[in-house]
Amino acid sequence: MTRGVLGACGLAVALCLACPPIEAAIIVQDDFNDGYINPALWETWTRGAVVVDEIAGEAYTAASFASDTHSSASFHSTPLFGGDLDVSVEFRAPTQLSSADTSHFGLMAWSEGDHPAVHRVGIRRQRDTVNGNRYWFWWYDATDGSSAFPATVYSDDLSGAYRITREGDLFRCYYESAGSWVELGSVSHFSDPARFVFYALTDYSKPSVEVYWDNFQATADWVVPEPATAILFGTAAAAVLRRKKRRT
Ligand SMILES: [Ca+2]
Repeated sequence: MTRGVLGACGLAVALCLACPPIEAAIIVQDDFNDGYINPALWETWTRGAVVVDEIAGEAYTAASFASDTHSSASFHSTPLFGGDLDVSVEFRAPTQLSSADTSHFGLMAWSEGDHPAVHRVGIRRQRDTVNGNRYWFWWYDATDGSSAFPATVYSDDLSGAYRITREGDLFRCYYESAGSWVELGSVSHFSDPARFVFYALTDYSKPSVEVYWDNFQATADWVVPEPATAILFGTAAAAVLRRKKRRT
């Protein structure tokens, strides 16, 4: 990142903190085509035996059993996304999750703060011994420590996409099926600024899980720090960050 870009980010932060949410929405995209994990958009969080990388035009996460704990490999968005949100990412798993498996990979919205004391809403692929691979919709309430996994649907797809939207405090989670978004569940939860996280995780002695990710896109009312338009995440030909009229 250049000094000029850093300066622009700082100015953008100052402007965002001084003003109410702007009327235009902001789109941030990463096609992961530049061969490195751009720190302006991502932090990588790792625990245990994991790999996090950007390989041949895709983000890559892999987690293997290690010791007596879980292993997790994740991309956490560096910026906070505020207001109404619409975030999606594509995934590709080279192999199915194994049986007897609580390994999973997913996308979640994560309220500002450190794990585990943060609200979370997510959608993920997981396998159970009875029903096989499923999409799971879930959330965690950091206020009272409660969690819920109210909606699942069977799927053996090796590739697909996740999407999380928020209007006010109402989250909706979607998976892609035959080129269309299918809503899996919704919940009224937090309206705080959110980071977005996509990850692969394996618990204790469960099998390994590896996932390739592509074409992350986030639309938000505002983003802090707001990346300068000169920053390209990946090498998409189109402008990777632009403003547009609100759709509502
Ligand atoms: Ca790509």
